[in-house]
Amino acid sequence: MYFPGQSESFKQLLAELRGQRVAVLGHLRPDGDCIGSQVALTRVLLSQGIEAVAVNRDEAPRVMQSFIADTPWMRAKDFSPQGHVTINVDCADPIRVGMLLEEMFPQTLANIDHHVSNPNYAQYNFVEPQTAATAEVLAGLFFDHGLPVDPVTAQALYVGISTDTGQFRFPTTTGQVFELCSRLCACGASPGGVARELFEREPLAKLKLLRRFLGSLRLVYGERICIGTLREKDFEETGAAHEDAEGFVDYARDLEGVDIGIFVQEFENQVKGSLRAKTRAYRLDRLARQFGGGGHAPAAGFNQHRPLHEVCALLLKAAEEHLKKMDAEPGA
Ligand SMILES: [Mn+2]
Repeated sequence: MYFPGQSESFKQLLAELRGQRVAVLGHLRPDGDCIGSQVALTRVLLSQGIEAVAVNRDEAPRVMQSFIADTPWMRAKDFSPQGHVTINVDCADPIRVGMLLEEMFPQTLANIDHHVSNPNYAQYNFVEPQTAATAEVLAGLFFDHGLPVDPVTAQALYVGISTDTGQFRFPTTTGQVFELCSRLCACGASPGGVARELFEREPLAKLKLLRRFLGSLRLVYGERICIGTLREKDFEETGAAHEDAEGFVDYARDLEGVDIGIFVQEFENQVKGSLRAKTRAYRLDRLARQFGGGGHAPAAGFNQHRPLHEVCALLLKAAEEHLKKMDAEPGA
């Protein structure tokens, strides 16, 4: 068994869901793990005769849409919640589903996630902070319980795991990750097909935006922190969408000698910060929390209502302090 500690509770949840209508909710600006998990859980519930639909505030990014296939999928603005119970996937906090869905569903029946900051806010909680992805938790639970994983489900779970591990590069990539992916391939997941959809359909506007982002990179604090920024006008002038900047922060983090990579961008009248480290030791979830955000130890983020230059100044100061503290706390 992959998750023996969750087994009883998962069985109880499935029993409780019989005869119910289930909305499987994901977080704002859904990523591969969120979408993959929603697709997979919705399909598996349907296979058990449980009425289920995936619901999001935001649209799925262009490169993710094919993975949804024929899964029931709705935008929150078109959804009427009456008679539904909810399961949140990949949401560290119930507010991650967005205000509209949070108001529709003040109670969360189940919470399936892998964020270390998740406070177990639902009636049933399946939170595994040691796993690489929510999709890994779901894949394990499905195999543990002999639930049917059809090719679309397998592909969706593979998308979730491969994107949240940075294509199997992050320290969260364990033997269990490969074992589960191997089983997903046996159920019809295609790594080559996923890679083609995700990485070989790049719009030119994205490369133009990347050129600007790379031009903005600055190294500070003994070249241990690298920060890059994009303003709303960078998106407008290149014709790129915000989803095209997904993953740019890795260019900052991936530099030799850099411990913390930072990407700060103007987004929907706010300023969005993304923080990445090469190991869990830097506890970026704590740094993000100082700015009202959260996330994982090696990957965290936040939103702020201040101008971009102010956020950058405050953040660099806090990041330096944070690094000093982490250096002084061996093994923290
Ligand atoms: Mn995730």
